[in-house]
Amino acid sequence: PFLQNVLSNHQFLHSTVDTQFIDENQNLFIMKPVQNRAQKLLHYLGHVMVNGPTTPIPVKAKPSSIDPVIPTVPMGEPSLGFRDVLLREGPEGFAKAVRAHPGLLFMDTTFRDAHQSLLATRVRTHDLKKIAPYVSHNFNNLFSLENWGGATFDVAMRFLYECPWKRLQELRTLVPNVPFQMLLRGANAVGYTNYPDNAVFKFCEVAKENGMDIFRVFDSLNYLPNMILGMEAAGRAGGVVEAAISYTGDVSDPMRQKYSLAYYVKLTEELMKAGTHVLCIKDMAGLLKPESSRILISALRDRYPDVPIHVHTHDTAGAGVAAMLACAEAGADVVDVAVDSMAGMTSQPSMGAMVACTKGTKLDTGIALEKVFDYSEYWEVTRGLYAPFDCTATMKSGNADVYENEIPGGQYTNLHFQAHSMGLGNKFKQVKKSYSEANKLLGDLIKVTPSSKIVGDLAQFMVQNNLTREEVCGGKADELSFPLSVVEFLQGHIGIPVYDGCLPSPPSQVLKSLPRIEGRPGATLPPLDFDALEAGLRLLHGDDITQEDVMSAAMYPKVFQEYKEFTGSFGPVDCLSTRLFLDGPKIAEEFQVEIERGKTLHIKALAVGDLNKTGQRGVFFELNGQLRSVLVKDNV
Ligand code: 3PY
Ligand code: ZN
Repeated sequence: PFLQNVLSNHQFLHSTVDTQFIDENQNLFIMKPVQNRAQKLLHYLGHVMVNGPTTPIPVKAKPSSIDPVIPTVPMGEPSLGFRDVLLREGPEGFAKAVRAHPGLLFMDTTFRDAHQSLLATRVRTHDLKKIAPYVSHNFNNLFSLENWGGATFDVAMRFLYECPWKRLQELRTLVPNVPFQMLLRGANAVGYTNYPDNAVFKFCEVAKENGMDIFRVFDSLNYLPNMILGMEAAGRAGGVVEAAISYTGDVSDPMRQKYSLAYYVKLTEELMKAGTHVLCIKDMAGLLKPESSRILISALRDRYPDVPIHVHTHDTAGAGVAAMLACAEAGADVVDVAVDSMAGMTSQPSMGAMVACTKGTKLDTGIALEKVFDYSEYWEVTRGLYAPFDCTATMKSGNADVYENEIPGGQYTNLHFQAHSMGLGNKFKQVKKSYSEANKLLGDLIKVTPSSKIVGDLAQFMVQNNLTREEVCGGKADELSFPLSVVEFLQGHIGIPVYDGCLPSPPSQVLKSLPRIEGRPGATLPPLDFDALEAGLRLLHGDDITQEDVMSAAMYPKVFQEYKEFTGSFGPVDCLSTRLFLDGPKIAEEFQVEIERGKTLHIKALAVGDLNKTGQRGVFFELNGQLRSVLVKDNV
């Protein structure tokens, strides 16, 4: 164990060795200089002051200088909520209670999908924690709070340098009464590709242990074997299984036959057979119109009177509230909303609007609008801190053309950002058209992570190579070198779509001699050796590796490694306020950083020195009344 230094060596500390031990274990005496957390944080702040933000910033905007007011909560425990029902009666009893509930219920997506769609998933635990008690006290009758999974797992480590598990643990402590919900990408767990089955099972087990309650399980091709795998993993972990059918097309349009009502009814039948506690229609692009909502939800409600139906949508076209009202009237029990200031456009429909529109009707949510306003104000001001990531810097509205291009909410925002950063800001319409073409080429896929990325990659490839759909279909395929994601998709890496693309099926011209995966991809992957993974991580990072770290590394080996290296050098940056994290302090600014409960650092930024001969600058601080300095390489 060459990285384990002698001071943590069990044999050495317990004097069960003689001096020969030292000769044989010389590497134990390689001492890395130990910097304390405070010094590391000063180093981070100095680095940001000299070089700017450490996380990539898509928009030229600074975090706002206004701080949110945290609305007060009463002393004592929050009122009971649906989590208390779940803990007492288990997933089946919980489902019954939801079904028996008279009014419309909400899942609040503000802590996950809303910021994934509007703010590039960048909202930090620091800001979620401040408002979590308010949610617990004032929205105790939510069906759930969606706060984990999807892209948040990866982004927490990759761009925010914080541990996704710690987020879950901390929020759980602050919100004991409202069920937590996560988005599980079926056999892809929280990643972009299939994992070995045991990794998905273990992931759900650890998530449940850390406080997760409801697992929304989907597959980007609605590929049943992948969905069932995810459902089994969530169910065996003791979670509430919410099987989610990804919705595309338009069931109210008789010309759209591929994803017809019959298709959704059949899929629901299979999911019911597989055993789901809750059924979800996941409309990731916001394609449900009031009429299609009525057709779909009433058909499912009639066939399955006992299962709670939960509907997810995005408001890209602007018809989200109308569609969700139609779903609720047709028998949906739960719909997804985001707080007003984090709602609309590619995010979810507005909570306040839904509360107001159902008030006094049989769907009345029982939520006080005044409470929504305070919640919204917190988020409006907090959102300003994330101005460098806010899609509204360039995107001024949603667009009803989503009914044609069917781009999922989060991806719509990303493509808009990309088009602008490539100087194609006035060609977004063209980008979206290419996306539709690529989708048709691939046979009109369900488009959601990761299949949506495959369509996006093909669209970009066509734009870059000036290729029309006809050219790709008309026999050019064997001359082209397609993006890897497209080739792997055609090989069967993410599962099997309902295929009727114009690329030959099986698309031999693209695949040439590459092998095809038959059946469910995860079934042929060797199981992950958790013990070996853990041993390797201990060698690299020391003995305080937890089972949660092992899961992070199982999902994202490289991202986890870089996250550990980053926090190893720069300390617990998750303790900094968002403005400090993104922008560093101003000269003469005084601030406090609580690095653990009861341990607060008092810091004042004093000065940034001149560039020295080796390209570095001294940055000077006062830390708890003492002068401290750090040397930072100037990369600018
Ligand atoms: C995700 O997979 O992260 C999604 O939000 C899909 O809609
Ligand atoms: Zn979504």
